[in-house]
Amino acid sequence: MESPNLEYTPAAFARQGFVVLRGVIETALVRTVTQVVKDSLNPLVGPAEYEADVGYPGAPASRSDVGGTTPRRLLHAFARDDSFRQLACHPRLASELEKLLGGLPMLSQCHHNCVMTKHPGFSSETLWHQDIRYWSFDRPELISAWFALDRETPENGALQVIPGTHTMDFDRGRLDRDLFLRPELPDNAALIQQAQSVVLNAGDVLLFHCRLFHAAGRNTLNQVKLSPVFTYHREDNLPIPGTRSAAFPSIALASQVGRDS
Ligand SMILES: O=C(O)CCC(=O)C(=O)O
Repeated sequence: MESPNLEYTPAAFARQGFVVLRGVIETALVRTVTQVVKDSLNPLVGPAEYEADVGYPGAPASRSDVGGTTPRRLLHAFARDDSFRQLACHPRLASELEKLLGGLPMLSQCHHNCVMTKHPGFSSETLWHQDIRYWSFDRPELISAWFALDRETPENGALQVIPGTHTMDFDRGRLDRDLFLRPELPDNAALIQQAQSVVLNAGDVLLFHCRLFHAAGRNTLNQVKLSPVFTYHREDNLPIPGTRSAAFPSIALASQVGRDS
C-alpha cells in the first residue's frame, strides 16, 4: 500500500473519491474536542456503540466477554458539545463542501455523527464497504468528513481507501451478505491491491464520497485513536421519508455560521 497523492482539488475529489484538507482544524479546537471525548469515555457518556455490538473481525464476542464493554463509537456527537458543532461546521470545511457538493451542505444527524474510538487490545477490523449501502437519499451523493485529532497510520487503524471506486458499478455477487466486498473473488482482490492507507496528522480532515470503498485495521498501538466523523448532503438531496436516514433532521451548515463566536 502506498501513500496517496493527498493534494486537495475538487478535480482530485471527482477522480479519487477522497481528498485530505491538511491542517485545517486549529490546534486549540483539536485539544478541546480531544478532552471532551476523553471525558466522555471514562465514565462512558452514552449513547455509544460497543465493539461487541458490531461483530467485526477481532471484536469481543459479546458484551459479557473480556473487552466486551469497549466502546467503538460515541453516537450523536453533534448534540453532545459546542466543540463538536464547531468542528462539524468549521468554516473552511463548509466552504469546501459547498464546492464539492455543488450547493448548500446539510449535516445528517442520522449517519456517522459520531466519534470512532479505536482502542488498543479490543478494536476490530472494518472490512471493505461503501457507506451508502445502508443509507437512503434521493441520490447517492453524500460526503463524510473524518477528523484526525492525532496521527493516524496503519498501525493504529487508519482508514484505507480504494481510489475511484465511487464511480464504479458492482454486481450484487461481488458483495457478501452484509454488503462487504468478497476478497476471495479475483476481481475484488485486484481492486484491493490498489488500496491506499490515508495517513493523517492532528488537524487534518479526510473528505470521502459515500460510494468509495474503504476499510480499516485494528489499533495495534497502546493509545486509543479518536476520530470524529460527520456526513453531509446537499440541501436538495433529501432522505427518503420513513427510513433511518430521515430519523433526525439535518442541520444546514449556513444556519450555524457565527453561532459559537
Ligand atoms: O474501523 C474504522 O475505523 C472504519 C469505520 C468505518 O469505515 C465506518 O464506520 O464506516
